[in-house]
Amino acid sequence: MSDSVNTPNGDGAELSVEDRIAAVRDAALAALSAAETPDSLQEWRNRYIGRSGEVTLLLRGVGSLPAEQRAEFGQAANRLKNEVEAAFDQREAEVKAASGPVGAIDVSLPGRKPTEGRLHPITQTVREITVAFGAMGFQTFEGPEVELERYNFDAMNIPFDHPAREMFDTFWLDRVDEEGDRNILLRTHTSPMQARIMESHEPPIRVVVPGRCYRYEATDASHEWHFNQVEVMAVDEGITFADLKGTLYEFARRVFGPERKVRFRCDFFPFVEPGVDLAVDCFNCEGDPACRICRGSGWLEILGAGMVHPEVLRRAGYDPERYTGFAAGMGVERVAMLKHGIDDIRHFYINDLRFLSQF
Ligand code: FA5
Repeated sequence: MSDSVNTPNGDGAELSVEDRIAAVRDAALAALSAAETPDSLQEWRNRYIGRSGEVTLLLRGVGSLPAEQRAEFGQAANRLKNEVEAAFDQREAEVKAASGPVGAIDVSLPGRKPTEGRLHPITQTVREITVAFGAMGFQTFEGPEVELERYNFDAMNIPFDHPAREMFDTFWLDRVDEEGDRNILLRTHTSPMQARIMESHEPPIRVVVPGRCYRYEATDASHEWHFNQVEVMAVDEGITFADLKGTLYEFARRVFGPERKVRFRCDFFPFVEPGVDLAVDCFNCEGDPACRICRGSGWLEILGAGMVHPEVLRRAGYDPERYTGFAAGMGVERVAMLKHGIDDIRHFYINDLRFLSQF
């Protein structure tokens, strides 16, 4: 590179350093203000400040100048580079602004439907169950998930050494009372609410109590370590086992429809006498021994029930000679599985939106 070039109009006269730089500067700025599209800006960038652009070459030529000219030329070329780069940034912003904001709204396009939230299928099922009982005159109550041992077990006629405590493998809270005993737990069933409600209310009582329960147990297609129950209880003078059967049949008819078969069988729970369980025919098989839902029995148990044990009435301060009652505790996930034909309880809690958004 030499320190003299032809003038832009080609008259052969030699240009000073200032004039050469001024000539490139004028040409670059004129071309820049003529650039009106992103493509023409890109062309400008290549021509002046790209790897072989005119300004870049001027700068690169500094090294080959005679030593006494390098400082002056180098500084001037650097100023030029900074000036045209700043001018480019400004022009680029102007061109962008003139072509409208990125993602501008096209009002002629059809609108986008906002995603709607919805209730979890188990919440929907809880509501369906409470509505079915509500229509039969039952009020809805809620109670604590973190419960005292006294309500979860003792008030339900399950003393410390009763084998039934083992059926309710339990999550205990890390807290001990004055005697050094752990006495607070995650409730294993909603039945403690029977005692809490009887303690604070006079008969007649007709209540349903939905809520979460927790058990320390291995999960499988029909068992979760946490699940929901709805407790049902009616206490009054003259309540009989016929009331229990009639109410639960009517519930099953309302929630599952008249075509579904329902079965009562004797069962044992320390807080009822007599006790039963209620099962609905398995939606998944016809007694196939390999069925993973009902294990070939053809039935899926959804609730335990019975006449409230006289001891439970007495502990709550009721006279068992005067009052009788029935109670039931149903598994909400099991009800939802039967209603919707879901073959694994764990689907409800792995939070896969492809599953959940079907409900
Ligand atoms: C009880 O929990 C009793 N409290 C029910 C009861 C209430 C009996 C009132 C008599 C009077 P059980 O452990 O069988 O009983 O549970 C009741 C229902 O909860 C079961 O029929 C089942 O539907 C559901 N259930 C129990 N364990 C699980 C579990 N691990 N996962 C999902 N559902 C469960």
